[in-house]
Amino acid sequence: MSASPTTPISASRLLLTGAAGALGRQLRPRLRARCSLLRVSDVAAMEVPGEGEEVVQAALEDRAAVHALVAGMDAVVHLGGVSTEQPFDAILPANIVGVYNLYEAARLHQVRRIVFASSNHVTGFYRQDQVIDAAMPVRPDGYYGLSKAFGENLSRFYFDRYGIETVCLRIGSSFPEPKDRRMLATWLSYRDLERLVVASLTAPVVGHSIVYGMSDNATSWWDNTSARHLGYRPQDSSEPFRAGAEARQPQLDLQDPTAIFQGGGYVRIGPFD
Ligand code: 15L
Repeated sequence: MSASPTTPISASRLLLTGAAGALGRQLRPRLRARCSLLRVSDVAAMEVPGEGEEVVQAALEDRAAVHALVAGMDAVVHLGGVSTEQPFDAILPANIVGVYNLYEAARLHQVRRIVFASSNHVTGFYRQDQVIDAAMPVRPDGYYGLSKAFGENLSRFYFDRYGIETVCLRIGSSFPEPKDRRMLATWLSYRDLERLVVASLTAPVVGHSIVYGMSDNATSWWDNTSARHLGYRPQDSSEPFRAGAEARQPQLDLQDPTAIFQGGGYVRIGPFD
C-alpha cells in the first residue's frame, strides 16, 4: 500500500532543505500537513513560516549553519544544492561540501533517516534503448550527475559506518507535465513525488536504498523492482500527455545525443572553458 494522504510521518520533526526551489515549494505544504514541526531551509529567501514551521536561511557549505539546522530533527528531506548542470566550481560548495556537512551533522545529532534528492543524471549516459536498475554502475552525464553520485556514495558510507538510513531518489523530470518526448519516460508528477517522499520517510526499514523517481509511465528506462520494499506506488502517468509531446516534437533526430542518451540534453552541456 502506498501512503495515504493522512499518513503521519514517523519522524515528527522534519528538516526540508532546498525549500525555495521548485520541488521544495511543492513539498513544503504537503510535508507540513504530516509532521509536528517542519523546519525549512534554503540559501534563497523563502515564504514566512506558517504554524508549525521554522524558516532558516543557510548555505549548505556553511558547516556551523548546517549543524544548527540539523539539531533537534528526526529526519531530513534533502533537496538543497545545485539542481542543474554547471561548471564544477559552482557545484562543489553545495553539492559536495554541503552534503558532507549534512551527513556529519546528522551523525552528531543522531538523525536516523535522510531522503536524498539524487538525480537520473547519475546514470545519464545509459542509452534510451536500455532498461537499467539501481544496481548497475553509475554513468554520470556531467558534474551535476557526478555530485549526485558522490552523495549516493557518501550516504552509503554513513549507513554502513553509522547506521544512518538513506533513500536516494534518482528523480527523473518533476514538472507539472512532460515538456518533451524524453520526459514521457522520465516524468514524475508532483503527486507521485509526494508519494515517493512519504513512502521513503514512513517505510519501516530502508537501510540504504536507491529508487528512480518516476510516475507510472508506459515508456520507462528504469526498473524499480529492487525498491519495492519502500511501498511506493505511483498513480499518475505521462500517457495523457503523449499526443501533445509528439505533436510538439514530431521528428526525432536519432543521431542527436539528446535522443540517444537517457540524460537528454545534459550529455552535451559544456565544456565550460
Ligand atoms: C534534473 O536532475 C534537474 O534537476 C531537472 O531540472 C531536470 O533537468 C531533470 O533532471 C531532467 O532530467 O529532466
